[in-house]
Amino acid sequence: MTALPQERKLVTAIPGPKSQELSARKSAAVADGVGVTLPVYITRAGGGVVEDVDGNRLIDFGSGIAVTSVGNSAEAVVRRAGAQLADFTHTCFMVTPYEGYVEVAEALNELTPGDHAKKTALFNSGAEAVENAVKIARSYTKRPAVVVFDHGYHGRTNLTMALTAKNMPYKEGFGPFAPEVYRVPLAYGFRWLTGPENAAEEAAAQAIDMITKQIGAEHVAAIVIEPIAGEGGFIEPAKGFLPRIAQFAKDNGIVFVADEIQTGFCRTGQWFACEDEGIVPDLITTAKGIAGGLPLAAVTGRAEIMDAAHAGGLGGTYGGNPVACAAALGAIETMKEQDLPAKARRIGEIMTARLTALQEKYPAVGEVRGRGAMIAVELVEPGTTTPDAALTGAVARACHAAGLVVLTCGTYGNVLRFLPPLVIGEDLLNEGLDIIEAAFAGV
Ligand code: PLZ
Repeated sequence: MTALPQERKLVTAIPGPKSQELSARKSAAVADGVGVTLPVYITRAGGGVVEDVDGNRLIDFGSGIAVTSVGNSAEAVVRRAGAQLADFTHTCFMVTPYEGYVEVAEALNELTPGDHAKKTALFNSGAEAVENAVKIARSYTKRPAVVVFDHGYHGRTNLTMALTAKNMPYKEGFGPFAPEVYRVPLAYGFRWLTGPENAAEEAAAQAIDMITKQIGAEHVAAIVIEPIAGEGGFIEPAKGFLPRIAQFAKDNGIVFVADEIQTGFCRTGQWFACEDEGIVPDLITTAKGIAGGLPLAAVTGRAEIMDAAHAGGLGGTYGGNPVACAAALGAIETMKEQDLPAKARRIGEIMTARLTALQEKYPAVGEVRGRGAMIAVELVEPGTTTPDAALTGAVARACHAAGLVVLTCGTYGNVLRFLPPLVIGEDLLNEGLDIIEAAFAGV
């Protein structure tokens, strides 16, 4: 098959007639609860482009929600996963194991922060990894409680819905939720009432006060936090907040879990986002970017914590599927060979410069934030912090119509987020930014 041309090309309206036909079939056949952001049906994707059934080529600033960092069909991923498919698709690692799983575990133990002895267990999805991190932390500490943060997102299973902050659409009508989950403030600088300069100090003090007074630190098994809150709005906690929380966990025998499912694997310009402030988590959850688009997730961490669960206590039929493991080894190979942390930093420089210029022109852009190739703009009523979700939706729709895949996020639905594949060409990146500028001018 010929390589997918790395250029935007619109030959119909977005979505085109064939996509609309498929949307009608989707409506008839797929549960309504499964929503779609941009109903163009994809036939091929790679680099920074997705091609649809009508022959349109769109620029991709979404990466399937931070997954296809190495592209949607990276050479090493296709080569390794293809070879594995031909050899065998499954045996179940818990029945008759295979080397690929062990190799992925070894790679994760080496790549994640900290030079202590580490171990890994593999799963299918991010939510499953988070659930297992909690199981492991409870097993190690023999304590029940789990502390999470405002604006946090950790998944859609019962426990991870409980860990997730936002009700609609994730939790509405789906309770009751798992008990022993406690939510504390996050240092969200842009929205911190006494000003961003006080956010780290005050949010950490409030969080620690709530933990000690309302739960009792000695009852807390784990503190689970995204180093940059993803679905919650690309909120980078004010500097100093994460180290204070991590230190508090350490002082109180609480397992500090960094949920790097969205931020991990080079996305923020480092292999893992918690490296930015030198945080060494006890456990780290990964998924998304780990395997170039195949479903794989992991919990990696201190060997003595990871080994706390009894033999047979962790697992699952498909966890660490051999094809997904081969894909992960291909993705990691690509990240190293193409120095994707550096690519992410370069993307961040270009995007931040251009979006900051946009902010000067449009006072609705309240803040430009994020790191590396995880960048967002928060839209507000000019001069206030009142969220403008309607404008956010309108800008996103204008981008879609012009052939750019963008996503929104945020507790208030007023954040436009950009997650281009790290392998995107700079010309496509700049063309995508041109479309965003034109969308602002148009709405
Ligand atoms: N933790 C930090 O970002 C997944 C969710 C998309 P799964 N984020 C995308 C949606 O609307 O369902 C995510 C995450 C963080 C956990 C998860 C959950 O990962 O692989 O979707 O289960």
